[in-house]
Amino acid sequence: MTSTTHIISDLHLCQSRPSLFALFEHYMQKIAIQSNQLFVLGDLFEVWIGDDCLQIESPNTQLYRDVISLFKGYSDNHGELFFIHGNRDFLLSEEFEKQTGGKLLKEPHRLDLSNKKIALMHGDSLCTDDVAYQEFRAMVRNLEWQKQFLSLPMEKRIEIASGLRQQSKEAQTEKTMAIMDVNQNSVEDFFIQTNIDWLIHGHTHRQATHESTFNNKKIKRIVLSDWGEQGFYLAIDNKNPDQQNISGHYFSV
Ligand code: LP5
Ligand code: MN
Repeated sequence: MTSTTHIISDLHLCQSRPSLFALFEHYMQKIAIQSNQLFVLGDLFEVWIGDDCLQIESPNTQLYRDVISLFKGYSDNHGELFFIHGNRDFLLSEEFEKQTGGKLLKEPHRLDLSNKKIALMHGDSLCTDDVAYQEFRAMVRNLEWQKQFLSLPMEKRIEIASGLRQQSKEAQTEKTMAIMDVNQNSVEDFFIQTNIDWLIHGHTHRQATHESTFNNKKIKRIVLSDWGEQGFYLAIDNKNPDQQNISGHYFSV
């Protein structure tokens, strides 16, 4: 039986920020090994333009290989490994699964632990006030659109991805912080539809535990932190299911 579950998200690993990889390496070698189930809730990478990028030499390839090898060590020797797509790495696919030994899950993913019904997701789908983003999301999550994008040469994909990043940055200067957070009605609708106790997500980078009572039931929405100066993971200890052993941990190297 699974006794300790770890959940991380929003590492935004990229070759230009080696300190993030140093945190990740430390986490995988010294911390994650204390768990036997690991969920990565999206935006593991700053950008992912298709699994076939693993076959070519690019500035990011060595980083990808190193990340994959650390995950493979975990899935071979320590526990189950799961991924959920983020808005930066929704093109992660079968080759990544194969090489890491992990499994890509559809969101929301339902997990029952510690006597709690839990849902896991990246979190961007709840940001429904951000209409421009939701339109963009619907477009790039369309499988036909993705197929066309993946058929383009790698250089063209890199160019499009960096153009999208630029447009996204510019668009965000026009948006309020409230628009870029989850919409409260969407969160409540989600709790009603799924009847879960805890919702765990990332994306907004606004680490917090929001507790409330809803339909006479205590519920929690736990928001993970992104990684920067420090790394962050959520640990759920299932050894004593009668207690709510859930805790967030920051660490540095
Ligand atoms: O990423 P972050 O957290 O800074 O901002 C997000 C939203 N932005 C995005 C876009 C990504 O940053 C860039 C895309 C990554 C590359 C993916 C792989 C390659 C593409 C493959 C396609 C199949 O997700 C941002 C939110 C913010 O979160 C908070 O929630 O606000 O959303 C935006 O800023 C989107 C803009 O509002 C709309 C952008 C319009 C761009 C339209 C281009 C259409 C033409 C595309 C032609 C190729
Ligand atoms: Mn995100």
